[in-house]
Amino acid sequence: MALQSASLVSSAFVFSKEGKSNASFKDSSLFGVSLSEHVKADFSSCIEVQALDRASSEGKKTLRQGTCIVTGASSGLGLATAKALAETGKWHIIMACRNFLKAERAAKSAGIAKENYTIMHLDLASLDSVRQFVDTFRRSGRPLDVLVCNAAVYLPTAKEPAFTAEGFELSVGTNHLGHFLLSRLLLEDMKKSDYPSKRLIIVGSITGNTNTLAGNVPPKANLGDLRGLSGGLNGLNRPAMIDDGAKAYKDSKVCNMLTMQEFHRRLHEETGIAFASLYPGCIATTGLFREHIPLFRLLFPPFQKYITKGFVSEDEAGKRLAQVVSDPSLTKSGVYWSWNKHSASFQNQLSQEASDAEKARKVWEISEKLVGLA
Ligand code: NDP
Ligand code: PMR
Repeated sequence: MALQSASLVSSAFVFSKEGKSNASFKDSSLFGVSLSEHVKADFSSCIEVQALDRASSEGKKTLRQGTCIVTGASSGLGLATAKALAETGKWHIIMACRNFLKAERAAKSAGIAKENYTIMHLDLASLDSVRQFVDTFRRSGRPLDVLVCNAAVYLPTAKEPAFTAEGFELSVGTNHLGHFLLSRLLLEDMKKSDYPSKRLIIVGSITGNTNTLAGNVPPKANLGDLRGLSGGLNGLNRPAMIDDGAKAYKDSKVCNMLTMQEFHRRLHEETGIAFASLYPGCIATTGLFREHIPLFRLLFPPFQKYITKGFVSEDEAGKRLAQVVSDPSLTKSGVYWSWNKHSASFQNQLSQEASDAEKARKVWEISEKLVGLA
């Protein structure tokens, strides 16, 4: 069991190894646990690069428009964040999306002004695509001031693991490894930016933190001794997932939160970039749950609204992430932000695993090898 729950990717879709009654995860238990467990616990509009705008009437320096890349900005949190930032007029958003048409439609229907966004193609499930995106961005000539690693997939009902172009299990491959390569490459661009408050944000989640009730809903996140990750997540010598897609997602979020902290330890002092993660609240209406059973999608929003009271609208969540991008009071590096009932931000505590510095170092080193940086 230690091995099973310890390895990131030990046994594909094998249930109940801990003797728990979650064998019915996909069949009958609506929220993924039995009741007893519940109780237990491009260039499309390549416009001029904005230089420092010294044109204010009093002769004061004002900030130039910042450039912020948001991955997965075609729906949910990413789209709402792009909208919130664009509305301020202070940001040009690079919407880094795998589906250009969907992103264009989403931007239009959200009412984002044309001059405030550019869509560039990025498929995080392909490392070649990540590298191509970085090239495309560089050719745009824009500076890079803030990077938001937001895109994610969640595959709770998958019966077999799916894989990225390089053969990594899809959830960890997309949510963690794709973003890991992207942020490592783009760090060079951020270093060159003259923007006074540069930030690199990796979206985390409560469900990856076992110090919370939500994080104790099985299957729990657990990277174990990292042999799953170091085995390459390829499903050849070792099965590619543990338990099911839900665990793979939560594990990917732990990798996201550990990566943010390792960035902070290695690079904050040298670069001045603020590295941050966050839990924006439970945005129960987004596309993240598109693979879940219809009944879950119907009942999850009211469950979060009226029972856990953890629900937050896409608009509100977008404003929260936009704060982490640009609010002058959220400049601290190495922080995992959350919001209280009154929607006030606070520095939240990560679980023991999600704040394990040694594990963060190892995840960094293993990930470097997997994405071809080491
Ligand atoms: P959505 O499904 O609405 O948005 C996810 C985005 O990621 C979509 O734009 C999707 O693109 C994109 N995406 C998926 N795979 C890839 C890929 N291979 N390459 C590029 N883009 C990709 O979900 P959310 O808005 O809810 O999720 C956003 C973030 O918020 C995630 O990091 C999630 O973990 C986090 N989060 C969400 C919570 C919630 O309650 N919803 C709670 C806590 C954290 P496409 O539109 O083409 O599918
Ligand atoms: Mg959860 C305070 C309680 C709380 C909060 C804030 C969340 C957030 N959840 C809570 C409680 C519970 N959830 C309880 C008691 C149960 C058992 C009935 C429960 C179940 C549950 C399921 C089956 N919850 C879920 C699922 C999912 O499939 C979602 C998930 O784990 O995605 C990985 C999910 C979530 N609950 C949350 C949040 C934010 C999610 C979704 C996404 C995420 O973490 O990114």
